[in-house]
Amino acid sequence: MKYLILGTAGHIDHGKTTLIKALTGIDTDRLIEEKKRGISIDLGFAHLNLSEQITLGIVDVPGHERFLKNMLAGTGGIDIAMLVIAADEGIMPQTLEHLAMLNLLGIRAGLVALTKIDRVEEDWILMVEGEIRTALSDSFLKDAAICRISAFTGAGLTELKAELLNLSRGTHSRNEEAPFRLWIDRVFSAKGFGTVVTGTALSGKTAIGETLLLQPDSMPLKIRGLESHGTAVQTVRAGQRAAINVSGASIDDMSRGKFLSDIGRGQTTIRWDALYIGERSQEVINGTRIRFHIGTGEFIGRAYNKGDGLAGIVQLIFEKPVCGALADKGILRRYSPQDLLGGITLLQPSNQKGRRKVAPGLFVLAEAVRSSDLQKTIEALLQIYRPGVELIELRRLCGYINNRDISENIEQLINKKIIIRLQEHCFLESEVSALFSSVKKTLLDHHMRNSDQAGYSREILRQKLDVRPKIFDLLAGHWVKENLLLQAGGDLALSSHADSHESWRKSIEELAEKLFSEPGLLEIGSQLLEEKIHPASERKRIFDSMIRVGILIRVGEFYVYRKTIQYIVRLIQKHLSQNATISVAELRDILQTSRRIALPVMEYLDAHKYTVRSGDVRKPGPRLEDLSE
Ligand SMILES: Nc1nc2c(ncn2[C@@H]2O[C@H](COP(=O)(O)OP(=O)(O)OP(=O)(O)O)[C@@H](O)[C@H]2O)c(=O)[nH]1
Ligand SMILES: [Mg+2]
Repeated sequence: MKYLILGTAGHIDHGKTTLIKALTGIDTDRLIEEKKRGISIDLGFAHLNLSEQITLGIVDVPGHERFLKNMLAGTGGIDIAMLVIAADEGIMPQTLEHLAMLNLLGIRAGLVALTKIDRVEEDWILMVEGEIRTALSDSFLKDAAICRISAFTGAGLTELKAELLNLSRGTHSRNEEAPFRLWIDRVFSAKGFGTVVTGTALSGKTAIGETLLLQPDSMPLKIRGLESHGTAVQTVRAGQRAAINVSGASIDDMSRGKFLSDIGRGQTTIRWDALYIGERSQEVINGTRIRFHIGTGEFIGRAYNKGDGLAGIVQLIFEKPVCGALADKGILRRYSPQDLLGGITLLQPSNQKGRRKVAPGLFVLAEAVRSSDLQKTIEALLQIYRPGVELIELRRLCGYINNRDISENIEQLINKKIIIRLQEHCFLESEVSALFSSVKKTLLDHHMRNSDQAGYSREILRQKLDVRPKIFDLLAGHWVKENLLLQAGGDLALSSHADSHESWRKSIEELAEKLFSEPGLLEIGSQLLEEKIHPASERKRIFDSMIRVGILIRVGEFYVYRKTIQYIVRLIQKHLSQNATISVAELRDILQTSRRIALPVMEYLDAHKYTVRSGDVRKPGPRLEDLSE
């Protein structure tokens, strides 16, 4: 079954409600006030089975200027518009205003119902039809059928139904695979059931027992019961009217302007960047107080041009948080007087307070949304939310698009080498390259100055890149896997650095051998270094790195060359093979040195378990045997 929503539009008293009653037998004026005054005040609902395969949900709107807010609450979710024009009056102000709004909301299908033809002559009808054609010439209805009707005589009703069937066949139904969303248009309490809300399912499907989020409150609600056009159902689908009995919320939690949604979609903020559609951008959008109509809601705020205003990007700052999603369309009216300012397509929450500059990604996003290009949209989002976005978040940023479409487009972008996926995160390939260039620059510089160091601190590198730890780990892991970087202990180095670091290490070993392998040289102190290492500017660096790589070993207050330690150990080994113990005095004699030096050496040997202290003397320690070099 195909489900579509037909919405009426048109000037007050032009016969919208009467026509719906003639078509469906349902009187959509429910309120006592409406009956008394003979005008529609609020939305009315009906339905019509056009064929075995097509059911139309119908939203009848009030034409009175004062109830435009209600009209817009009903028009947000329609697939086909029926612009009702009374033949006797012809085009009137709200005819044009409603037409402009339908146009701005991006509605594509519709027809004109020329009502009350029983009141006028044929010549008059022809004249009015001419007038209508002219008025429609710039709109989505420029080629639409004009159906002549009298709800009183029943003339034209058959032709009208045929035209509705024709239009419905040519109109795509809404996406059932997309996440579910329903803007609340009515709230009431049903005896024995509790809270019930009604609305039009804009996308997706939902069923009894499922949990939805009430937005913008992010309040989880469970579906206890479902009805569509008065019939109990298990499931409702995109394009269907639905009454939803929820548990978890009271009637006071619910109102027009809120919506029910699948979890994981919708973004809530008071600052939205948006695309403005209309001609009044320069003129009016400069802090202008506005009313923004989206879904069934009206939100008060101010609108500002972003950038030079020419690109049509505006920032809307609301008095209360607004939950919306990418590509959501709405209508902008001046706060007072309430004239129509234009149309709005939501892009993303503004990234910074009061920032008027437009990030390049936002232009790309605006263009992608204009052309409904999902791949471009994903690219633009990754550009805006750089450097990487988790898949689950990317889905939210894409709005009410089904997961499979998003995944397929990501796959294609991966194949085209435009994006790369690292675990659950997506990155623009260009972004990853740019980040690597910056890493490479930092590391090259560092390696050149510090060939003695195997790598560079991960944490400092991360801070330089200014990315979150999780993102950095993913990127670093990727670069290591691609053999661009290598892990050097806890540090990172360019792969190319490994060789130069190795040759540096060799050269420093050779230098140490040359400087310190003199027999009898035990104590390496600053004076010795001054004598031996030149130029002076290099002295500290060489000394530090010799300590770092273990060529020089700290013993008490001075340093000893590693090979000298090994030499000492061998002397002790020899001594202890002939004696049971060794004393500090004996060591001093063996090394032909002073007690000042022999004592810390002895203590070093104790600490490293070559010897074990026993009273005033030392016995062989566990490591004395396994001396290899
Ligand atoms: N003669 C004649 N009168 C009609 C016809 N259709 C509607 N009317 C009358 O026009 C008046 C307004 O009709 P409604 O259906 O309430 O008009 P509406 O467009 O719903 O008005 P609002 O909802 O207030 O904007 C009523 O008195 C109807 O009886 C028609 O085809 N012929
Ligand atoms: Mg009416």
